[in-house]
Order: sequence, then structure tokens, then C-alpha cells
Amino acid sequence: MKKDNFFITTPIYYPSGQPHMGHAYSSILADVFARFYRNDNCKVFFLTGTDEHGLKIQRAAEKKSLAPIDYCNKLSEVFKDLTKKLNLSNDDFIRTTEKRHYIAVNDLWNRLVKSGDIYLSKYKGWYSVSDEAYYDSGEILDKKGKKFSSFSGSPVEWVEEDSFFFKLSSWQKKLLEFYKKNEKFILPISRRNEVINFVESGLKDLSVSRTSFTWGIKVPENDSHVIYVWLDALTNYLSALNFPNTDDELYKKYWPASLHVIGKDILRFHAIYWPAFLLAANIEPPKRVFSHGWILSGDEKMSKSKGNILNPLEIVDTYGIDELRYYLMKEVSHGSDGNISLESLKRCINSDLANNYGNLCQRIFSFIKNNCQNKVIKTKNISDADKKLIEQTKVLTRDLRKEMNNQNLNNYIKSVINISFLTNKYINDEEPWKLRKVNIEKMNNILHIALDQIAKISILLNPIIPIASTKVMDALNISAESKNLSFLDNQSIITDEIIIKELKVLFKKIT
Ligand code: ME8
Repeated sequence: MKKDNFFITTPIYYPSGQPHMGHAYSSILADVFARFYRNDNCKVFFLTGTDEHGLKIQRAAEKKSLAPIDYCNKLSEVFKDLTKKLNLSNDDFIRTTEKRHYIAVNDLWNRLVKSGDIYLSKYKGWYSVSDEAYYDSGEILDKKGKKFSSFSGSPVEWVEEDSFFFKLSSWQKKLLEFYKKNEKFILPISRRNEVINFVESGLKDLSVSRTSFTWGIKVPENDSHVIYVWLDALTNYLSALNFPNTDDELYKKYWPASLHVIGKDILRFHAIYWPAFLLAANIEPPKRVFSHGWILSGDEKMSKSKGNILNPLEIVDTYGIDELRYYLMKEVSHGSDGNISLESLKRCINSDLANNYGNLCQRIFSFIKNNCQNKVIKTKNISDADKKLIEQTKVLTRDLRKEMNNQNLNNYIKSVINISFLTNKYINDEEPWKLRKVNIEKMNNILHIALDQIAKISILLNPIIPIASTKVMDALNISAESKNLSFLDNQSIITDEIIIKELKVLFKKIT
């Protein structure tokens, strides 16, 4: 069967401060999808990077008395380090200050000029530098004389300047047709409805250049304008594939993008502006935008100003990267906002990783080491209890690909951890330790089934906890060809006669 190619992206991060849990969450989520499809024998290109232009970055650099590019060179490294710390499997890291990106943005701009979608006028209205977004007067709140966006809560300032505009209004109908034709372009459905309502309520033309500052990509043939940072930033998804060279192997293989993973705050840019720019430029829009919710801390959005930040780097140092990845993927509901706290992190690590999956692996491996000299042989006599566990596992794995294809990662994890729970229960019920002296054959069979279950669970958890699951797969001597999801198509993973290696404790219980 021919497998699809997957181009999966995280948002490219503003390097205007230290990485926070929101960054970690967005990136890990995208990484899990990328790893899953690689494990399902698909070709995957996974992209992340930094979004380095615009007033927000220019001001952040001024604050540090640095030239914007020096500031970006420094901060971009911090985000590159983050990708390593989070164990992201990205194939590329793009910076919007790279030449390849300038070339792509210039080309896209010229296409929009050529198609008649850009005109020169004057912008008069509200702008939020921290969101790098324009807001209508209907979206502005007044708090003690200061103005804020009612959408994001960020401060806004009044702007009046010459500007090029993109004829977004003329794309309203075509966008609505596009959403209708591509039902799963925006997931979850609640976000899709939000976008459709917004577009139906009417779209205004969009200011796509600024003249009051200089830190950005100059408009071709009019260098008093810099291109609006969102038109610039969104193009990263094309520049990483060597656009405008549409004959390039990467572009041919991976465009249109399969999945942009983004937070709900930047949905408008990805689900409205981006497909409109692309349709206008005669480029096929991406297949999916998945918009996750906010990470909250005690019902509030985590933010520096509120002082309620759990620092991802500190969590990784204290508890481990697999632990953080698992916690964020399991406990934060991906469609809606989710609360995180140290207490729930500890609870989750203990209950799912230490007591459930970790315990299952440890007890089986040490029993086999102590009683079978590390060797287990499969036998043909299958009991009712064996059959029941195998059947339950089949049921729980049946829809896993579908869950992933719809970004229902919470359901996916629940099913997998349930398999681990059922396998622990099976061992408790079957009591192989009681068979050591009376029925070696049956004991072997139980252990073999347990190892097979551990192999399945490890492969399924691999996208989420790559380090621990790889240790287990290695200790099971699983061949390279079997370390993938083909067991979902009934291929076997472990050999009939299996010799295991030593397995050290995977997850320590946190007290
Ligand atoms: O938006 N919870 O960059 P960014 C969950 N440069 N997600 C959060 C979050 C939170 N508390 N805080 C931030 C940008 N995020 C642009 C992207 S893409 C062409 C340009 C998420 O560094 C946020 O939703 O401000 C976004 O998806 C990502 O972190 C990067 O945010």
C-alpha cells in the first residue's frame, strides 16, 4: 500500500523571550504526530524554527541595546537548544532571516502583485505589537484609558501609515467554499465553526506592509515598506521546501503541508490569511490546521506577567523529558484549554509511567531474568485468559490510526495506557510465579504474551516517550524492521524464542 508523505510543522517561535510551556506543548504535540507517521513507515518532514522580524522583535532588541540581527542570532540559538532539550525530531530549523526565506517571501509577494491582489493605500487603526495583529474598533476594550484587544487581552496602539493592502475581502466567498469542500481543514470542529462564523461576518482588506519601522523584509521595489510580519512568517512553511523552486524534490514531495499544529491565538492567521494568500498566489493550501488550546495554570493563561509559569527546561531537568512529554500529551486536552500543575504532573508520572507501564516492564523483565535465564519460548496452547487479552488489545488498537489522523491524541494515549493496565491485570490474575514448578510451558506462554504486549505498548508509546520506549524495544531485541506499526496489520513483533537484555528502572516514582 502506498503511504502518504507528511509535512508537519510547529509554529515558528518569536525569539523575544525565554521559551515557555506553551512553546514546549505546541512543539511536542507536532513532534508526536511526526514520530507516529515515521513509525507507520511514512516519509515525514518535520519543521520548526524562529520568526524573527517585526516590531515586537525590533523593540525587544532595542531593549537589550542590540542590533535586531545580533539579538536574533542569540535568541534563535536558545530555541534551537529547546528543540534538543524537548527531544524534537525536526528535519529542519528555519529562521526567517535566512536568504532562502527572503527569496520565497519575495516570490510570494510578486505573485500577489501579479494576480492583482495587492494595492497601495493608508492604514488607520489599532495594532497589537505583542500579537503582531491588527484589530477592528469593535475588538477593542478600554481599561482606565488604556486600550486592549478583547480577543487576546494584549495592549494595542493607534497606527496611521502608508501601507499596501491584500484584497482579503474578495476571498471571502472562495474561502467559505474551500472550508466547505475541505471539511477537516480546521480541527477541532469547534474552531472550524469559529472561523466560518468570522469569515461569514465579513472580511476587510488586510494591511500587509508597514512603513514606521525597518526590521523586516523589504517590499520588492519599494523599500520604504517592510512586509507585514505574518505574511513573512507564514511563508516559512514554503521556504523550508525550497519554494519558489517548485521542481525541487522537497517541494514536490511535501507540499501542500499535511498539518500545521498551532495555538488557538494564531488560528486566524493560519486558517484565514494563509489559505487566502495561497489561493491568490495559485498555490495549493495546506491540508490541515490543528488548533490546540491554552495551557493554563489555575484557570489563567500561563504568562510571565502573571508569574504562574512552569518552566519547561526546569521540569525536564528535574523530572525528565519523557515524563514532561507524556504529561503534556496525556493531561492537556488538545482541543480545549488545560490546567497544568506540579501536583498533577507528579500524579500522572506515578500512575501511568511508574506504576503502570514502567511497572509492567520491570516486573516481567526481572521475573524472566531471575527465573528463565532471560529466555522465553512461545508455546501453542492458548488459554481463554490469553485470548481475552489479545482480543481486548485488538479492540483497543483498532482505531488508533484514525485517532491520530484526527489529532485525537488524548484518546490514543488513553487506549494505549489501558492496554498496559489490562496486561498488568492479566499478569496478576495468571500468576506466572505459581507455575514455575508445576507448568513451565504455561508460564512461558504467559511471559511470551506479556512480552508481546510490552512490545506493542512500547511501539505505540514511542512517539510520546521515545527514550524509555526505545530502551524497552532494545531490551526486547526487536528487529529494526519490526520497530513500527505494522503489527497493526497483524505482523508479529517479537520472535517465538526470545532472549531479553537487562532493563534498568524506566521511571522512578516521585514522592
Ligand atoms: O505565535 N498555551 O509565536 P509565539 C499553549 N511567531 N500554547 C501557547 C501558549 C500557552 N500558554 N502560549 C503560546 C507565534 N503558545 C508566531 C507563530 S507561525 C507562522 C508564527 C503557543 O512564540 C502559541 O499558540 O508567540 C503558538 O502556537 C506558539 O506557542 C508560538 O507562539
